[in-house]
Amino acid sequence: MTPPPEPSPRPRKTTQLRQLLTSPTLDFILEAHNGISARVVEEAGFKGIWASGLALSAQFGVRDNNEASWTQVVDMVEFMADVTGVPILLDGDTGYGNFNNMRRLVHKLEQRGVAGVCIEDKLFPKTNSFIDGERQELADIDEFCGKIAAGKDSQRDDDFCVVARVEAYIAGWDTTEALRRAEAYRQAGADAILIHSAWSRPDQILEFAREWAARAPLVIVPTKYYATPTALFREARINLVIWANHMIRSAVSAMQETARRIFEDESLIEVEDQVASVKEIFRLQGADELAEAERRYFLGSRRDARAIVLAASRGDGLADLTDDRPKVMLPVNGKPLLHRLVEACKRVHIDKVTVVAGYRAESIEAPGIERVVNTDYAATGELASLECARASFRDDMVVLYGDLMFRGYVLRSLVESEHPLTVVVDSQPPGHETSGAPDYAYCSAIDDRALWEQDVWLEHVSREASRDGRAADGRWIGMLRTRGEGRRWLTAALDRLLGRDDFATLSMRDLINELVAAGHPIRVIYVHGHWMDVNSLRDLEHAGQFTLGQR
Ligand code: SPV
Ligand code: MG
Repeated sequence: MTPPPEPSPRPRKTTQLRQLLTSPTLDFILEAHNGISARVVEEAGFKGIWASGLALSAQFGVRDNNEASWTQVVDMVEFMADVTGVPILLDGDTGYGNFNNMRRLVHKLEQRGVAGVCIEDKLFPKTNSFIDGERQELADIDEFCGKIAAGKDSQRDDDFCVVARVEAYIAGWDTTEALRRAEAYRQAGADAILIHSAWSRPDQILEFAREWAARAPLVIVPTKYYATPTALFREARINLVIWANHMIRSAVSAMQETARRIFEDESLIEVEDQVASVKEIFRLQGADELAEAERRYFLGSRRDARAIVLAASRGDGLADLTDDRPKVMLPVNGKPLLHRLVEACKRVHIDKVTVVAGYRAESIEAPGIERVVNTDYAATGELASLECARASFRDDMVVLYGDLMFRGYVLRSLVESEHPLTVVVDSQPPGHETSGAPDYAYCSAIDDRALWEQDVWLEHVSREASRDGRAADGRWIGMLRTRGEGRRWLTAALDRLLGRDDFATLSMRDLINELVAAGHPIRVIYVHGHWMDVNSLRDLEHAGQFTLGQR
């Protein structure tokens, strides 16, 4: 069987716009005024975008009187062009000056991926056509024709489009004047004519279209004669309809309602379900693409990263709940602790997770994990479990306890550490709720929360809250990271401890202290709360609350 043909690549945006203007079918483009609204317009199915001068001014909070500079406009339109694949027709007002400004405008628009520009035959600085239109002065025809010709002569892409907008009706002139201008602009090189009208009925437009007789593509903006059935535009052989300002207007209505509600309620409860989710914003921003690119380019060195999760113990403080499973498989808000941990690892691009099981090893499961078993879990300690995972050791490795819960940044800052060995220490004094036996950490300096990325090193870990008359600086939370030579130091320390008669009883504390004793620096990252471990029924209750603040 022959494979289906590859979909042909999309034509250039300029070519797409030219097709919209010249095809005999009626097409539609919708206003957008920034990157996210442009994406929304494209996703809705529109084949083009109108970068409206009114809407761009409004989103800056200024008037449609050339108060925003043309470079500010072009900067915003560039954001719009960057995030969309359909052509943008910029409402270029009067071209922001004379023929020379027009040349530079066209040049810059081409550079920034804008497919065409529409200029109107008024005077700079312009005023929106719907504000005292009849009092607005029109441009001199010859001068305007020169501007069109200058724009066309300076374009480098043959398909870039210059649309000439006739404001004769707006300024109170009749069809004869509108036609006279349109014909002059056509002859000057305009690719299409936009005929504008402020009437609530389409009479002017339809009369113009009849007399124009398709001499060049025709574009309309039915903002005022919006009640006209679209079929009439088809019959009149209009090529392109611009829905000119409906994204900014709908955004304003929605924002006004949301602001009013939040202000009145002093709460988000009534609006939360009415507004786009944060997830939806992330989607529109293309967050997934960045995550994928990170995997490809940025985290190349972490491709082989590994988490070793120590999960052999039953969790004696959890009574009957652990009859048939170890504590790491206990659900917190419906999801087992271990699953939460594996997800946290994935979020920092650690996709390979080795879990050392022991008690009820068969009940330990989580998507994508590798399970190794410490069959002698009842009679041995943490280092014996760690030893079971030795085949999984990697240079880039995090060792962590299976019953940990933490905010996302805790693990993220650990994996971002550049040091061969790093641990996380909580400098917050243990609260009453703390159960289990903390691993107190003694460090080279106390946590100075006023400092960013403080240079602190671990000196000792102990079950004792004070040592030689000195209080501990915090608690080691049960996370250790190795990088490069740090992994070799760790393996060598483990080897040395393996030679001891009491190896079966040794804990991670002993390994850390052995590393320190061997002169290996262990970097400390201080946190202030934002984690917990689960040792008791009360912890399990708190864990439910904790998940609400997770990520
Ligand atoms: C715009 O959208 O800025 C326009 C169309 O120029 S109108 O507001 O109808 O003049
Ligand atoms: Mg405008």
